[in-house]
Amino acid sequence: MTTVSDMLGAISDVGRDSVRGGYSRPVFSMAELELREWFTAEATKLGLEVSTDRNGILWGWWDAESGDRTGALVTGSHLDSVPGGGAFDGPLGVAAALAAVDVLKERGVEPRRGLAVTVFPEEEGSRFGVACLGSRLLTGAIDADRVRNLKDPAGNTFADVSRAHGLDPKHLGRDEEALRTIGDFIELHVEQGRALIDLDSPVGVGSSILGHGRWRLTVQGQGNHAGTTLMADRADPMVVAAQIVLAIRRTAASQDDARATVGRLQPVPGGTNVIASRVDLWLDVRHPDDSVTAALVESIHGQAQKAAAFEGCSVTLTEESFSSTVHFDAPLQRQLQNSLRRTTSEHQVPALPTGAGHDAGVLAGYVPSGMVYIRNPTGISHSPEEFVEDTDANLAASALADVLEDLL
Ligand code: HGY
Ligand code: MN
Ligand code: MN
Repeated sequence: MTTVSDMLGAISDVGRDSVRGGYSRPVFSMAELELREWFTAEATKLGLEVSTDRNGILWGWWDAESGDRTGALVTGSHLDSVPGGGAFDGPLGVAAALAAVDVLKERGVEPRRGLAVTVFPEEEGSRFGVACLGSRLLTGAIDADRVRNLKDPAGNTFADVSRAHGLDPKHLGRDEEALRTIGDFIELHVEQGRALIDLDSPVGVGSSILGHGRWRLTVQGQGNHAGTTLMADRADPMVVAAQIVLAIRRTAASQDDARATVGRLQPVPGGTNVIASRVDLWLDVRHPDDSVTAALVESIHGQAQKAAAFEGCSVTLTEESFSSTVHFDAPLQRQLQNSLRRTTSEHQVPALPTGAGHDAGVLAGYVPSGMVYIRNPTGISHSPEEFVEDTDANLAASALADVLEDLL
């Protein structure tokens, strides 16, 4: 039987980023395509019937006797990463799902309903800007036309890129038939914080996901020569962008439970001896209450406009992605805790709120969904320092197998 740590070891060289460290595996990149092939090979080895649906979601099916897939038990995660991401965010859940199927087969379990392992594309939104793009397409949570026209940083549309990889962009969008196959959805994921390590518990379950959104700010100025343009004659968007970043920090720090980040800033043209003509920066804001998030973004927009006007620049704000706070299905959450108490003979299996978005959070609006978290000793994620001990990675397989067996 292949363990989770063996599976992750087998893909540990795919998509390594020598500049940033960690892994860069954007959707439909060579690295992510290689991981899709890895998944297909591993799932086929397990006797699962693998297919890619019209939204680019991979499904590995273990059919029940009846062959009926309605209301099946579905578990999975994603294989794409943030730039310079860790080895576990996504792949741990996919590898654990495959290993859990192997454990169930070893136990001689005969599923009374279908069971499927899924891989959702573009969970991170690192290439086309919208988080959980695959699960939003599946559920119809995003307009298919909008998706077809999403552009990656090189200007390629999702329609063109998905077509180049075997999808028909005309068929993107809500997939009633696929949705009907999902009775319950369970996502296992590396914990992206310190709760489990501080609680000294190897596993936990998800209780909620913090509402989160992404906005693009574009500051327009006057491109010019760094040497011949006097300081008084400048309309420099980089100076405005710097003030916006500081205003974002101040605004979020003054609001309880708020988190706001600028992790990506792009000057155009980006020359050392060139005053930029434009600067794009992306804002990630998270808060439990959507109205507070809206107020924070509005305040940031107002401060940005003031800073821009003072510098003779202009600024626009565009929303790119938004998800409200999600509370997972309470009975399912309790059932997961009961199953996991058996696995780990732990008295307490903590229920954790998280600030990280997941496909399970999108699906939770359509089908009963739940999450299982695995301990991350560093508590760091979206960074090469993200970590899971082999013992906990391998425990993930039996933990998920127990959860699935009880649900099957
Ligand atoms: O951004 C997030 O919270 C998730 O990792 N996509
Ligand atoms: Mn993830
Ligand atoms: Mn992530």
